[in-house]
Amino acid sequence: MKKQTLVITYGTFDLFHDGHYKLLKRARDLGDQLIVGVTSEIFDQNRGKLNVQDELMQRVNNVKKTGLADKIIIEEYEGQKINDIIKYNVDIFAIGSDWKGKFDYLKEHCEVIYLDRTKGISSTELRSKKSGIIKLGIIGYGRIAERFIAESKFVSGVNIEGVFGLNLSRVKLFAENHELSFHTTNFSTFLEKVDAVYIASPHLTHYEYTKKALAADKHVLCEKPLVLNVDNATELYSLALLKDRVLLEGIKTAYSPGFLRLIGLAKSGLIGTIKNVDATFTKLVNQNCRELNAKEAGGSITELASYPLLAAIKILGRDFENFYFYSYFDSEKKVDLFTKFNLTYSNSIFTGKVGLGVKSEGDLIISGTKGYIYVPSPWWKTEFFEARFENPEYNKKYFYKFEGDGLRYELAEFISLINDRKKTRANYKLKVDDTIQIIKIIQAFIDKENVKEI
Ligand code: C2G
Repeated sequence: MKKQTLVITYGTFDLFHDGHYKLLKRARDLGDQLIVGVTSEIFDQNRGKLNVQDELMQRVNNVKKTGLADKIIIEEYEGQKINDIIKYNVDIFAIGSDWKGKFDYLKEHCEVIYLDRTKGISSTELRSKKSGIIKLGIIGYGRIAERFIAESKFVSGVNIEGVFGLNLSRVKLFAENHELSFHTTNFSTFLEKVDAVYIASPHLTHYEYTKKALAADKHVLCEKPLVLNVDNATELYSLALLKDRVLLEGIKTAYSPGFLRLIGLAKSGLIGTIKNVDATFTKLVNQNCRELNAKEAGGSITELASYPLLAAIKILGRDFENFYFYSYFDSEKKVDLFTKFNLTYSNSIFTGKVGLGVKSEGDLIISGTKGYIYVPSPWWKTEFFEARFENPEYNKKYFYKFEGDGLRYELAEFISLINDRKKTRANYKLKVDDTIQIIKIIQAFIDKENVKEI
């Protein structure tokens, strides 16, 4: 008797939808029998998948209900796929095209087929659900938008539907490359098709796009800096409140587990009273890029200061008394290539250093009366830190995984705030007032307040 063709596929299958059903159907049609691996909570945690909402049993039941799976197994550990394929003598491994190339290593053991993923998620199907999938559109098609798409695969409960931009051929290409269901250069058309937007366009466009999106009742996640002056920021947050929409600034560090633990530890009293914080972020860029273009609000402070300022505000608070900037400017480009700045508080001092044309060690040091916490570069992707004391016997190391390039943390926070709107008011990770204080400092620099050029 001819051996039956056995197909295997894997997934989380959270908030089970049309795209999942079609994938299972196509996988089943490739052979005679289908095994479906459903990810366990621990496995999803380990691979950095965030915001999974349904429990494992619920997800298994949803797959079962399709009647397409001949066998359901649980995926519990990294490397299990190879073992399953050998154990069950699998002929074909099938998975959605969003994973293209990622599972080629299995070709040694069986045939690997990437099936077209479902682009848009149908709204009629979602409306019947309590907490559906958020349809998100991207504004912009640059490097950060690319990275955002890759990271969004690791956040459950969101589907990237389409892209908006001013250049038709660029948005078209972007949508094709990332299998999005639409692209457009018309902002109203764009807004009609989504529930929420991610703004990854140049700084000076943030205000207009955020305002229009909120006015059209859309939730907004905007890359840092949200805007470059406090009046604009206050206006946008008031509009968000009025419209009962989420407006979140995308400073990824603020939402990452390592940074949140670091703040907790620093404030626990372990290193005594905190008296000083030093935070540095430098990134050398090439001469002709947007980051060094004064007309596009380029410069080290506008580009990079959100990160050190986040550390200042989160560790020492919002009530600084004075600030001073010491800057090395490019005389032709009229942008700061390096700026060292101090915030003085009644009882403590903060020093930040940012540079696009000067390189330095990107670490963070929190100094207290009993000891200090050292966070090595890149501290803004907080993964490892050490509490150090006069007597090194008491030193203690801490480790938290920082997944991917971290954009998934801001997206996951955004989605969970949308799903539980009340949390917005209590959003402790980056409060509206925190954002406003950060913008206040950036604005002061732009207005040349207390800036000494060297
Ligand atoms: N899928 C799809 N169309 C969508 C969404 C998902 O075809 N609009 C496919 C995915 O490509 C995947 C399957 O449905 O093949 C399950 O998707 P998820 O539940 O998101 O699981 P995923 O994170 O892709 O896990 O070991 C787990 C696997 O690596 C895949």
